[in-house]
Amino acid sequence: MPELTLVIGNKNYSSWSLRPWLVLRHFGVPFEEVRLPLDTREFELNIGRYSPSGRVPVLLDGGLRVWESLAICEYVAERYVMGEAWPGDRGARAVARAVSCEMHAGFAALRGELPMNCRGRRAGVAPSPAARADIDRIAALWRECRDHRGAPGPWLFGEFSIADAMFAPVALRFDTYGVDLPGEAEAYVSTVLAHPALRELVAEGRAESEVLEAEERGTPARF
Ligand SMILES: N[C@@H](CCC(=O)N[C@@H](CS)C(=O)NCC(=O)O)C(=O)O
Repeated sequence: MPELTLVIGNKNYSSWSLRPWLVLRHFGVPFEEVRLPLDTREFELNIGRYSPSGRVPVLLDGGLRVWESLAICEYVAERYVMGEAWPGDRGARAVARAVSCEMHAGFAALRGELPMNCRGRRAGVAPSPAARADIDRIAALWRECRDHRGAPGPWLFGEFSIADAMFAPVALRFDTYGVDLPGEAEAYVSTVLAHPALRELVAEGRAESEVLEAEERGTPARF
């Protein structure tokens, strides 16, 4: 029996749930999953049993409840991954934490206009100037992370770290809405999309039946 339980929302839509889910899966930490679909009576009735904030994700470890996606990732790194979930170099680690906090706290225009939706590509969703500024900042920040790379590898800091999990839903959004990116950012998006655990989550998200109209933008597309 895994000692950890991660309470998440829909795999198709809940970008905050995806982040700690991917960290647990990438580092092979066993956990049980409880899925509470967003915007449902089931969520409303049950979330209070698990989450002090009334939101997902939340991690249950015995009597301890950890909410907030980044705090969950930090807890998993410290308790179960023996420091491997952040870059080994102190400077790179500081930058990885800075970009993870920037993601956690920011990019509201991008998050509001281009919601995570794994179900397929969508056309006709043009980013506003504010969302375009978020996209450009993210591309610049990804480039800066790569300058701090201590190890070879395609991830932001060479090897996969929590910073990659924090940006994984952004990579999914860029793919869904066909966002124009510089070549190196496009290559990084492909790296993220090829992650085996992420592919599994996307497949499971696509198989979910719930449709949240507020999260559906544009029209089905091929590009
Ligand atoms: N800052 C939180 C955000 C959590 C969040 O907004 N979760 C959404 C789902 S992605 C949620 O629980 N929404 C349900 C609600 O607010 O009622 C985190 O990083 O975990």
